[in-house]
This record gives sequence, structure tokens and C-alpha cells, in this order.
Amino acid sequence: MKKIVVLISGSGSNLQSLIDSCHTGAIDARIVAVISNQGNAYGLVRAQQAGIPVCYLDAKQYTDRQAYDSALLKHIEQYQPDLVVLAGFMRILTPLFVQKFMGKLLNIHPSLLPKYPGLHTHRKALENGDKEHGTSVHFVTEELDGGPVILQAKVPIFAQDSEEDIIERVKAQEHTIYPMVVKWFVSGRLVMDEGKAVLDGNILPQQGYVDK
Ligand code: NHR
Ligand code: GAR
Repeated sequence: MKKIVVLISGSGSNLQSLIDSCHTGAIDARIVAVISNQGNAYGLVRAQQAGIPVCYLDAKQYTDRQAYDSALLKHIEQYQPDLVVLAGFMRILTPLFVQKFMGKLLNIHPSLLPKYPGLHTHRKALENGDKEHGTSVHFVTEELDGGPVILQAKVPIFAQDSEEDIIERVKAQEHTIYPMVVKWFVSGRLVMDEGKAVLDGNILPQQGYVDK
């Protein structure tokens, strides 16, 4: 069975959706470890409740990003995962780390990429008066939030919305699309080839999979 390592920083609701999908058999894989860069991340509790080994790597214990990422790399490599999933992981990864897992590293980013890479995407969408927002699953490359998009989901923004409202609406979509993409990857339908996301042999367009 394929092995997945999940990296988190926060509440871990996306992690939970992946745990649940592995338990029901919707995803034919096992989450073998969950690693957090935040000691108080609720996702660590979720992992422990599911019997998954957890690890907290504190950046303050390392001199620089290279040192942190080589510790992270070492910890991950003991599990020999087929896939590494970023699920609300809030730390930029060094090129060395990204190269090591190129093609086996997925992220979910809360915007309709290439719009709003980086942080505070919901606030930016709200401040710009956008009528819609969304989320993107993509392969991670050295370019921050710049790797090829696999699948997006859109949500409306309503006049009365707070930032929290949009965050929650986006997350609900994430809990559907992230397990779907992980399932595609684990079953061998999805690969990264020459910097492109390829599903069932077809290069995906810039916005990822589109039902036509
Ligand atoms: N690393 C690389 N090389 N490429 C990507 O595409 C990455 C990545 C690491 C994380 C997730 C990403 C997101 O989905 C991600 C994609 C953190 C930051 C950030 O600025 C930006 C984007 C993402 C994650 N982090 C600050 C840092 O200095 C810390 C911010 C904080 O702790 O609140 O690492 O949005
Ligand atoms: C998710 O909405 C994810 O898209 C976003 O953080 C949330 C994590 O929620 N990721 C980023 O902003 C990455 N920089 P969760 O911890 O409940 O899964």
C-alpha cells in the first residue's frame, strides 16, 4: 500500500479529510506520519486520535532554513513515502527539499491560482471586492505557489461576508477536492511530467482539470 506523509501547521481539517478518506478506503493509501512546525497544532491531536505517529519540528531549534529542512527531510525519509502532502503547512521550503520530492509533493492553496499566491488570500479577495474566491491543489515547485495546478474549486463571496466566512466556505471545498486529487495520485492517474500536471495522460490546463 502507498505511504503518505502529511505536513501541517494548524487545525488540520484537511488532514482530517485525508485520514477519513484513507479509513473508508476511498484513498487506497496509509498516512504513515504527520509532521508539524507548530507544537500546538490541533492537527497533531487529530493524527494521534487516528493512531498516526506525529512529530513536532520547532524552527527555533535550528540555525537556518537549510538546517531545518534537512532535519525535516531526514525525518520524512525514514518513512520512504510515495507522496508528501502539505495541508496548511505555513513554512516556505528550500529548493533542496523541493527537489528531493519533486513530483511527489502536493499543496492546497486557498486561492484561484495564479491569483493571490502567498498569505492572507481571503482578505485580499475581500478587499478587492472579488465576487468569487477558491482553492487550488498543485504540485509544489521551487516557485512559491507557482507549481502546476491540478484542480480548483470556486466559492462565491457575498456582500456581508467576513474573512472567516470565506475561510470556512473555501475549506468545505478543500475537504472534497484534496482527497480526490490524492486518490488520483495514489492510483497512478496523476503525475508531474516536465513541469506539467498530467492526468490520465493528458496535460492539464493552467486552471487544472476542467470538466468539458
Ligand atoms: N515551498 C515551496 N518551495 N514552494 C511552494 O509552492 C510552497 C512551499 C511551502 C509551503 C504552502 C503555501 C500556501 O499554500 C507552501 C507552498 C507559507 C508561506 C509563507 O510565507 C507562503 C505560502 C505557503 C506557505 N510562510 C512564511 C515563511 O517565512 C511564514 C508565515 C507564517 O508562519 O505565518 O515561511 O500558501
Ligand atoms: C487551508 O485552507 C489551506 O488552504 C490553507 O490553510 C488552511 C489550513 O486549514 N493553507 C495555506 O494558507 C498555506 N499557506 P487546516 O489546517 O484546517 O487544514
